[in-house]
Amino acid sequence: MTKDGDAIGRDHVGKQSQDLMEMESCYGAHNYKPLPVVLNKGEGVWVYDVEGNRYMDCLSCYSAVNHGHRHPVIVDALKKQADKLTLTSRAFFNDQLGPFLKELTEYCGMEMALPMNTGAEAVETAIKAVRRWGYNVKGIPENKAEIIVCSGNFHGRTTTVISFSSEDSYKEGFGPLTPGFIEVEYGDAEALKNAITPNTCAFLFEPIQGEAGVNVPPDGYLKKVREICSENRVLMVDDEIQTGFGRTGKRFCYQHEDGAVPDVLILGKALGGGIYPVSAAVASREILGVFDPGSHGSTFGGNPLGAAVARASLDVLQKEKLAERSAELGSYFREKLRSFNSPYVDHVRGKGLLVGVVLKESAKGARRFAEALMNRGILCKETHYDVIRFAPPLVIEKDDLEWALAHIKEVLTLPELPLLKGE
Ligand code: IF1
Repeated sequence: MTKDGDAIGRDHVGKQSQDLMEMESCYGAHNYKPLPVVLNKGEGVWVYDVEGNRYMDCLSCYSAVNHGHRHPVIVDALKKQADKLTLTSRAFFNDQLGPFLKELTEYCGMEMALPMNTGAEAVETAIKAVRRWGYNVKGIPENKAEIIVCSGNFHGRTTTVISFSSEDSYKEGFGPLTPGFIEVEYGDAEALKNAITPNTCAFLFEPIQGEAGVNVPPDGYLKKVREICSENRVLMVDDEIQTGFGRTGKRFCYQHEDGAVPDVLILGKALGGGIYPVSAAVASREILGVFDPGSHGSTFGGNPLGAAVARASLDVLQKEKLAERSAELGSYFREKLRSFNSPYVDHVRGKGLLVGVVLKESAKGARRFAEALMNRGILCKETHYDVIRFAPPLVIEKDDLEWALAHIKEVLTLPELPLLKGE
């Protein structure tokens, strides 16, 4: 450790961390393979492990922590609301939900929202909405509705959502799967056009695919998708759970193209300010109007604690101009990464502060680089085999970004490949 508590040169995992990792592994299902660091404190862009080492969070909980850890305004909103009322169920009204829905729909430029908790639940909500719209409004014959999805998609882990994943490991052993989904190549508007039938109710996509390795579609793709959807009366359903709320340098990623406004926006992660799970499907009255009492819901969805937190989260995003910061710092970040001329890097891609560093085959995978960065006090994560994903909180200061860049440069220009733990 250096004097300011950085984890630079961290060469072993402490006893307390070791014990806690073993406990998790003993009593918890093994559905994750985390990096060996045990955190117990966070503030802004920094997190600390139980031994007191400091790390910069360059993953932001997959973009849930756009506001930084424990943003004081959001924590304050949480505490105030926790002292008043936390849960009502939707059997009764509460005084936070109406204002939250109004502020959220205004932020999105849409008419109505349906609040849930996790991202996958919001995706499920959108699927139910567009199917019912297909039957009630478009006139698709019963049980024939089709939703077109993309190769390499990631929309969550529920049984229906994994049913249309292109990743076998997400589905293996979990069948029977939900029918009604058709896959087309991501980024190929012609493929979408060709897959549409009279029974197609919607096209579901991510404007940048996170899980697929920060996969940015060709310029003009979303505009073409909009045109094709409008021509064929197919709903354009944009999953911005990861890309929304400033992450890519705009309020929403679809705004990078003119004339690409979707019919349904699916939101989660940063909507809860990195503090509390809040998600929503946002759309027009025509679409969300298909729900009637009893057709959908959630015990915690729309609860006053989550609503108060989400209101503060929207407020901070606007007051602190986080989307603008993300655009500016993101361009700088990518430019710098490219300037390192690393022998391991094939190319750098992304928008705003959602950045993917795609490695060459000779780099033998991104995990070893994520581990080397962790030992220098930077937390990030490999995605797929060969992409390092960087997504720091949008509140990051230029100085802190420079600090990170110096370490990233060091790791990306090491004369020899970093070793994987156990190699
Ligand atoms: C995990 C990935 C990111 C999402 C989009 C819906 C959801 C997600 C576009 C579901 C969730 C997460 C979940 C997290 C890892 C992560 C992830 F690598 F798996 F793909 F961010 F890139 N739509 N993404 O990205 O939201 O139900 O989780 O709230 O550990 O699975 P959720």
